[in-house]
Amino acid sequence: MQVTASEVLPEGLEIGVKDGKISCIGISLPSSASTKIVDAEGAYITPGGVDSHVHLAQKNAPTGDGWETGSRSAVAGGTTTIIAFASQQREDTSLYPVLKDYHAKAKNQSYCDYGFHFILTNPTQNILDQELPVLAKEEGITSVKLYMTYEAMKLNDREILHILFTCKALGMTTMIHAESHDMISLIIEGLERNKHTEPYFHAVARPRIAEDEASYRAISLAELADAPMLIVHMSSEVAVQHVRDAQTRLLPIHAETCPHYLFLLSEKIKGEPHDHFSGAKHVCSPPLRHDPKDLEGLWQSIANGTFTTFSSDHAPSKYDAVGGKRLGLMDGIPRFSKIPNGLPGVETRMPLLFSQTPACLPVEKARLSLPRFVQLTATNPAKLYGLDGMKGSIAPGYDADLVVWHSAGRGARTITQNLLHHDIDYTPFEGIHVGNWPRYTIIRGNIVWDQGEGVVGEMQYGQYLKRGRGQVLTGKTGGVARGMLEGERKYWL
Ligand code: DUC
Ligand code: ZN
Ligand code: ZN
Repeated sequence: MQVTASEVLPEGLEIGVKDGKISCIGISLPSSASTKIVDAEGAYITPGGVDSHVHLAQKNAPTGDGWETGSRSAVAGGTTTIIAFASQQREDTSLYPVLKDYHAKAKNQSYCDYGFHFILTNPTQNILDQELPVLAKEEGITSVKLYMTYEAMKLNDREILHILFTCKALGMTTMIHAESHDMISLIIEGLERNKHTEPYFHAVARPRIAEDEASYRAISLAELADAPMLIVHMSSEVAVQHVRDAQTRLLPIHAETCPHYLFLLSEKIKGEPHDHFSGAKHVCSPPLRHDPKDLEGLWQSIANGTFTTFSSDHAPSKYDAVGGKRLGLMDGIPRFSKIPNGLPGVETRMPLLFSQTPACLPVEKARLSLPRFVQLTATNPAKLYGLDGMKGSIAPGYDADLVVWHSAGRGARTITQNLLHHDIDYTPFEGIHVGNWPRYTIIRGNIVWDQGEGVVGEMQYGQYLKRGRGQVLTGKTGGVARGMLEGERKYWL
């Protein structure tokens, strides 16, 4: 059965593919001796996953995945497109060399199709006025990510506003990491002074209120600028409630969450009883939260439409390697604030969420419907990031990017590190049972993952995607900020 963002289509429909694109959907489609037939055996077929939040080959994670291993892991878990980051360093005064560098890292090294978002840490006037318009139009980079935290990356509210105005004018999507830097840095100082430096204190250092406050502030900045925004990797049900309230007021505020915030709690950061430092494997930001109520709140927002996208935030560092998580162990003493942030997850994202649909659970236990699974993992990220018409759906004219799942009762497995294809030495999801796993992953009509044989695609197969303008998927622009008069912006814009 094919699943789209709105339907589970009747059993027995066939998908015709020609020149890498879906040519038709129908019953008893004509075939010839040269037609290659993939029998889905009555199983579900969903659009190939679009993972719109992936970090590969970034300087700040020297032991993380590069393009070869990250994209290999992606296809083995049903993801056919990734949008990764080209990350500006503070000293970079132009984005062109940054982009060139990331193209060189990715070209001919990707098993799946890919695009880039820019991380902006030094938004000069020249970058905003001269470079972004060219990069959007000619290079198809139509989204940026901004940080409200981290000394080396954070922007102040005024800088964020400037970027929001620019991105709105260019039809670009602004993604934002919302945590209050000042709250966090003050708490870290206090924890270190009091010698509370075990990995677990990472979760104490970044309390939920730091995300709640920054999310509300980010929404207010977007409201003032009348600009679309997506708040990335949301972990707090209160922060998500701020988004929901904004959406109710028809503001164009989108939200993303990730597998680790739905499946894991902060107790993981305590590590093994005999090795507390192993909690470093679960250090990410925002941190895993303390209270199962946060998980419940996030699951509700998965089901009720508040979340727009479900991404991996694959941002790993190896645990047992020089330059990896052990950077947080200095002369044998743990220092949580030095542990590289981020977790692996590009391969496990799709199966973890699929396992919570009625394809794997009785309807009354399922957390989300199958069309909602497709919206979150493929259709919405494709539309939001300017890939609509090409990626994220099963329809004539779209790239034939598909996941064929196992038929009912087959394909279940327990996630373990040795089954995965990343170049990281652990998975934070070790031991979690999933009810299905992609049997085939297909990109532009070619099988690239066959669970019987493994990764069968080629490393040079992935194509760079020039993206178009992103769509606003919730609310709309053109509104007046609360308390402002109609037309008031024109006095100061
Ligand atoms: N932000 C991310 O997007 N990924 C990993 C760590 C972080 O702070
Ligand atoms: Zn972030
Ligand atoms: Zn990230």
